[in-house]
Amino acid sequence: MTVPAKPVLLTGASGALGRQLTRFLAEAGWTLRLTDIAPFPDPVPKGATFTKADLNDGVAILRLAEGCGAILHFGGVSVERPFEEVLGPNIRGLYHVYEAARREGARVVFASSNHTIGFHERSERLDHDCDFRPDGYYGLAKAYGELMGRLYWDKHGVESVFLRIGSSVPEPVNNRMLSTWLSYSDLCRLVERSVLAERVGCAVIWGASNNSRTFWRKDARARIGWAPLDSADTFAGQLAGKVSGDPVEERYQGGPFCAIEYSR
Ligand code: 15L
Repeated sequence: MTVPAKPVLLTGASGALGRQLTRFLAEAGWTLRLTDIAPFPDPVPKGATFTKADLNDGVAILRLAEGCGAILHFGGVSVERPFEEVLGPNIRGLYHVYEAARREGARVVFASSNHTIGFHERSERLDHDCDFRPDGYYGLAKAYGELMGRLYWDKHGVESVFLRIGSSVPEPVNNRMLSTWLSYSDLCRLVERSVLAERVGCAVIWGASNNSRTFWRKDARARIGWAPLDSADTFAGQLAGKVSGDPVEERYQGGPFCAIEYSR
């Protein structure tokens, strides 16, 4: 089966990753319900509909999820911001997504982040069951999302795949991204497998390409049948010396997010 039996809801559709996923999954013939607080900047592809909605609006999210078999939750604030700005979209929004998933019996594929574990040092190699060490309010909200998914699995049997995404950008642009880069095409196939895999339970997967300088090791990728095909290694020559000069940023896996308002 390459096309899910039921429609798939994508939050954050207008963001950089949402647009990539929309294009890839629509081309694969999926029926998509796209939503975002910002207008969708591209032509809406065949098989997709776009509805503008705020993640704070629980009724709107419930309506959008009606009849869906999976929710790809890529919406919310995607960078470090003050607590009050993160709270609504990233914490209350998560609750609305999980309530909708519970009502529909839908699987959640959650765009979590390396910033859940950002304060681990770069010399460490982490497995999926490592301690959370969020590097700001954004990373903390992503860790909360993973824990919320765990709660909804244990209590209600809602399945989740938590994608701890590194740096999903067109190309790595600095030394850190030689470890954290996730190519767009590896991301798209990761999301595709996360939805199509038969049974996932509650799984954590490191969202990084096949980078030899990776910070991350074990995860649940075998359970969903995904392996990255791209690698940041091809950029090593041009990026090896490209460092920030900030000792906090260079020490920790979360890089620049760790250095924001650092006062220890
Ligand atoms: C993220 O989670 C952010 O959404 C993105 O803006 C990047 O900063 C990325 O992590 C990263 O760590 O490179």
